Amino acid sequence: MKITDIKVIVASPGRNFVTVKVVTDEGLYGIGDATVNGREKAVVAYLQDHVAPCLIGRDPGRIEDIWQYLYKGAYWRRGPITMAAIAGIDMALWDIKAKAAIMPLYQLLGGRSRERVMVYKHVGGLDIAEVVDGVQALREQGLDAIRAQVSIPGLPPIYGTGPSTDQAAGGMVQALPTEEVWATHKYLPLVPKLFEALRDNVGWDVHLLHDVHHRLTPIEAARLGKDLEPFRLFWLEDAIPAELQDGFRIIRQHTTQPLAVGEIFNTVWDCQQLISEQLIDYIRVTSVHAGGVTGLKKIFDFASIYHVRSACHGPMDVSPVAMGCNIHVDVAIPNFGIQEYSGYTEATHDMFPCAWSYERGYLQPGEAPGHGVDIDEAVAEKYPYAPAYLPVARLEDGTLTSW
Ligand code: CS2
Ligand code: MG
Repeated sequence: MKITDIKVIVASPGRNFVTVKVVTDEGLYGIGDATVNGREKAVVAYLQDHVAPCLIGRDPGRIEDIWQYLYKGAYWRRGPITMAAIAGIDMALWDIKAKAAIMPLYQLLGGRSRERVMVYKHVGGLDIAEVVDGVQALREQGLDAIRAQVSIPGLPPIYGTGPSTDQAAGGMVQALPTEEVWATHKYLPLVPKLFEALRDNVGWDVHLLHDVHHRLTPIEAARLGKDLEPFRLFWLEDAIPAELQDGFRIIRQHTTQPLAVGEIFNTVWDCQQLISEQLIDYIRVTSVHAGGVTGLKKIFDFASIYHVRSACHGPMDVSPVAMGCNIHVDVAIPNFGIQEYSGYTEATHDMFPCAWSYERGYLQPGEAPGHGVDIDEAVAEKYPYAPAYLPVARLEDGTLTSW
């Protein structure tokens, strides 16, 4: 079998997705996700100008060799753009191999290790009462794990907490970045109150999670971890910026609060220290940003040695294609933890017919050959690329800060 064409499709059924279609001379094709939220066009150019010409005529079955060719061969290794481009190709190649084998992808990854994949969904609100209502509503819909975020009184709603300015996108996504305001001293005392109210109202038979979005310093995160201990959170996510990994040691010295990080990591090298020193409990890499099925599997296998569990990043900007790959990996690996799942717009589902399915808090990969996700190119044409960015954040005095 030979690769004859590589198409890169950009469409915005509610938010932008970059999708790769690898076509072969035997009629089989595979689909991959290469979306980097807010930097989509950079991956498109990387794929069209620098990757596709090198792969035409190659055997699509040599997945590991092509992964190494694109990773080592670029010389400029790692980074979100390179690894998303590799991911797009890698997912498509696994799709082709599993279709050729007439097997669902998880069978090629060693078969099932579990019967279903537990997900968590998000609840945000302008005040604690609104979040409590939202969590109760999701409990009624069958969710066993829920992430809870609340706006800070006296500050405008920020990313992940308030009502979305773009419902279709599920986030505050604008043509140019909006600017938000952050104040740690107002946030820190509020979060324990949120989780106290949640435990009082929804009880202890539910996993509660919280995302800090990299906004704290290590000692601030340590304080928050200690304050949250009575409420037994499933995890505290992205407590500090992920670059300075020694910071996690400071948090660990002060709290038994489980820690999760990794949505912006691209390779095993980004999380090697955190995993091997057991400074985290959940590694949140995802197929599209960590080099596809091949990259994800390498990281999770490494993590399993250190009792670190998986938790694939799965917001709306991780397309249904990457979600499908995540679910196949989730169901196969021994160290699965949880899968983030925000759900998608109807238009997104129309554009990506898929075999995976969601029901009452759990996902299934489906039994279709391949990863089971396709792209309807006619539908994609109806939703052209629309420039969109994540917000930036400033302190109350105007200093730019992490969000
Ligand atoms: C978030 C994401 O899902 C999460 O945990 O942190 O919303 C993240 O901010 C976006 O995926 C960035 O593109
Ligand atoms: Mg997050």
